Parts: sequence; C-alpha cells; structure tokens
Amino acid sequence: MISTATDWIRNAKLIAIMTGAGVSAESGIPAFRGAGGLWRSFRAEDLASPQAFARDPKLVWEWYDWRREIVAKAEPNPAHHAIALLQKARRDCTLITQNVDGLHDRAGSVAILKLHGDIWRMRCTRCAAEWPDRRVPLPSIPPKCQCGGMARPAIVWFGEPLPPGIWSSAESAAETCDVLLVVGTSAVVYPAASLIPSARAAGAKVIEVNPEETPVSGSVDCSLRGSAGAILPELAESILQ
Ligand code: BJW
Ligand code: ZN
Repeated sequence: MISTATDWIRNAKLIAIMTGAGVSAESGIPAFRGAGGLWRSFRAEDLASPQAFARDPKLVWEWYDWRREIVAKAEPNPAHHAIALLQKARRDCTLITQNVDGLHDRAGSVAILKLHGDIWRMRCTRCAAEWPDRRVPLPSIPPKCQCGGMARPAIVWFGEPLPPGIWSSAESAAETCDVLLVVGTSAVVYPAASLIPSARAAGAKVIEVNPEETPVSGSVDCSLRGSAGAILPELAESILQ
C-alpha cells in the first residue's frame, strides 16, 4: 500500500497535504477528540466558540494558557520534519493545516495555509488589532489590548468563518492537486473536511495517514494505518531517494 502511495506522490505534478491534531500527537500535544481530548471536563466544542468566550472569558483563557504551555514545550516530530523535507524538495507542494500550534513553521515548512489561526497571536475584541504574544504563562487573564479592550486568541472558533483568502487558496489547492495527503485528522470539522471530497471529485488521489478509521476512510484511495511519525518519514524517504 505504501508503495502505491509513493508512486502516486512521485508522479504527481501538484501535491497538497492537509494536517490535523494527530500530526502533533507524537510531540505531546493532546488532540481534540478521543483519549486525552478533554480539558477538565470540557470538550473543544464547549470552549471554542464566541458564545463560550462571552459567557466565561476567564475559563476559555485558562484553557488556552494551559495549551500554550504544552505547545511551548513541544518540539516538531519526525512527521513535521518529513513534511518540511517534502516541501523543500517539491516546490509544488501546498501545506494546509488545521493546527494552531506552529510546529510546521518550526520544522521549516513555508507558505502554510493555516485554516484555524495561530495560538501565538491575539486579537482585540474592541479594536480588532492583532499582535503576536508568546508569553507563557500569561501574566493576567484575560489579557488586554493597548486600547483597554479584552484580547482573544486569533483562532477560528465554531460558528466563525475561516480567513477568506486562506480558505480560497486551500480550496484551489485541493481542486487542482493530483494527490491530497490527509494526515492526523478526524475529518469531522467543516469546512476543512470538505477539502477531501472536493479533491477526490476533481480527480485527485487521496491518501489518508491515521492510526484510526475516520468518516472518510471508506472513500479515500489509500488508507495508511499508523502514526504520522512512523509513516511520513518512510514516505518522504522513498519519494526523495
Ligand atoms: C494520529 C495520531 C498520530 C492520533 N498520527 N494521526 C457541515 C456539517 C456539520 C457541521 C458544520 C458544517 N459546516 C460547518 C459546521 C459547523 C462547524 C463544524 O464543523 N462542526 C462539527 C464539529 C459538527 N464548523 C465551524 O463552525 C467552522 N466555521 C464555519 O463553518 O463557519 C461558517 C460561517 C460562514 C460565514 C459566516 C459565519 C460562519 C469553524 C470551525 C473551527 C474549528 N476550530 C477548532 C478550534 C479549537 C480551538 C483551538 O484550536 O484553539 O479547530 S475545533 C478543533 O477541531 C480545532 C481543530 O483544528 C479541528 C479539527 O480537529 P482535528 O485536527 O481533526 O483533531 P481531532 O482531535 O478531531 O482528530 C485527531 C486525529 O488524529 C484522530 O483521527 C486520531 O486518530 C489521529 N491521530 N494520533 C496520526 N500519531
Ligand atoms: Zn484594542
């Protein structure tokens, strides 16, 4: 199976890679769903929404402060490095990520289409200013903007639109690629998950890398069952040899 996937990638003119939380699992960052997905007793759906933030900004910020601390200590793993290597060797390779942890950047990937934002950026709820902030832990919660307004994470929450330019670039990458490699996502969050059927409908081969079955497993061209940290380096090595 891996040799078929390798052949498809080797022969592809345009490659797109879409990653989810599973690609960072081996860096010690908990995914959102499945074992370890809860913080205290909350699911992402309970905290990652404008309504949850309006109800209890301190609670939502405590969740982010906890995650920022984990992410700050984490290092890119062999899967992030293999993707960066593939992108360097093949300029025609677009990386789309749902992750906000910045580990693809730290592994050396470039021009990353970050669908759901960035955990190291803040946005003012009053004046909409955006700025980077890497302080861990935050000195006070909720953090403030210079204008005195309350800051929120510059992350796309449930019910909010994805950044339009980034989303349209991701759509066009999915619709024009010859191969879409889908790594470490449960493929349940939309519109990101819709890139998978879009790519397939436009004629791309879709390869999934995930230790578990997902709702798209039955409709992809090839399922590679295993961890990203084991499979991606093997794929990159055989493609780039
Ligand atoms: C491994 C591994 C290893 C483990 N190696 N793999 C259509 C149908 C139904 C609902 C909707 C729909 N369209 C829109 C919606 C609503 C909603 C949605 O999708 N809801 C569903 C959950 C039901 N979507 C939205 O609200 C989106 N916005 C929107 O649609 O706006 C419309 C609009 C237009 C115009 C005006 C206004 C509105 C926004 C979605 C934002 C998602 N944001 C989050 C942020 C969380 C907070 C944060 O990061 O700080 O993004 S939610 C969370 O889920 C996060 C992730 O990026 C996202 C996806 O999760 P992911 O990456 O797939 O992780 P997991 O944990 O689910 O899966 C991990 C996988 O890894 C598993 O499969 C493991 O097996 C695997 N794995 N170890 C490889 N070692
Ligand atoms: Zn402000």
